[in-house]
Amino acid sequence: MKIFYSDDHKLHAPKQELHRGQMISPHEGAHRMELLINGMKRAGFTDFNAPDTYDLARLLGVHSPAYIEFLQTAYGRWKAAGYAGGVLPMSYPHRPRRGAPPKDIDGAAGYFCTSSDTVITQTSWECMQAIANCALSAADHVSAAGGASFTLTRPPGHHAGADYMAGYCLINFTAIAAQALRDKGAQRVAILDVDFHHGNGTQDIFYGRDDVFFASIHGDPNYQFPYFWGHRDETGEGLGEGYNMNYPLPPGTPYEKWKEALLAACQHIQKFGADAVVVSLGVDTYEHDPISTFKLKTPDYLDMGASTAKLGLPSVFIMEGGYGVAEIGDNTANVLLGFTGG
Ligand code: 5XA
Ligand code: ZN
Repeated sequence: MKIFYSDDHKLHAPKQELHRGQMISPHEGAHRMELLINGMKRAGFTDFNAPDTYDLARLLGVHSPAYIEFLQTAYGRWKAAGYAGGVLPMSYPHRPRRGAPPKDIDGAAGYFCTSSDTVITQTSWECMQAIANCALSAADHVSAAGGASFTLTRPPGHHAGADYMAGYCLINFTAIAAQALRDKGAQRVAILDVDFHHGNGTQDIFYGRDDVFFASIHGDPNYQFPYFWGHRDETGEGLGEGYNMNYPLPPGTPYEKWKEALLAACQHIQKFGADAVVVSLGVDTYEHDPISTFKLKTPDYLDMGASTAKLGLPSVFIMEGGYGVAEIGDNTANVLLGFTGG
């Protein structure tokens, strides 16, 4: 299990989050990485590799040029307009969007965003490049050597679409890894999203494609963010029809029920004939996660990893969510231990 890590995750550190009607100290921040690293080290994972540096063009496989330019310039435009704090939009377009992004940065930010929990800071873009480098290194490692890799990274990415940010996510690292595997020769790539939240951005990016299969197990969007995606009847469109599979589960779901969905998703991945799999690894399914409602326990994550290993595929694990408790490190490490048979 080759692990990629960059200290530059610290460059994205919003100071506030709008959460359930209050401005609070963000759930998603650099403090999460301390918890993750501690848990990984406790489990014996200590070899954290710096990523290679990649060209911006590799991001454009999954994100639009206009969106990348927005991310690069948004903070400067926000400050030039005399606005306070980090970039946080107030107004959102009726979707599908009509016309070009507004000239004012507040309007432009709404154009490229779907939720008000996501902030761009002065150095967010540099952070995004570093974490994208981790995702590309992890994918390229598996393309060249087989086996498995893991990005020990934050923030998450699976809510970011081709041209929008959402749910703490600016760049979709899972989508970047999946596209990188395709670019390096895998004919068919599966994405297995086990984060508590539906991976709407990843779904959107690949919704019309038959070369990347997406399966997500998550909290029922009638009750959980991202609310407007993640239902069972979202199965793909056009060429992509039948290549998108959602498993929404009710609040309070324990591992026994969750695992039924995992086995069903794995069966579909096998039927699809994937050459490689990217796992969107969120551990906010944990029973004590502060923003989620599933009831998974720490030993369950060992079984999750072992079950994923049964796919027998070259695997890239991309870190997504998991908040607030020391166990996020143990739970993440347990998935990797279960996967490697440790
Ligand atoms: O996987 N996504 C997350 O953990 C972020 C959810 C943000 C909800 N405001
Ligand atoms: Zn999540």
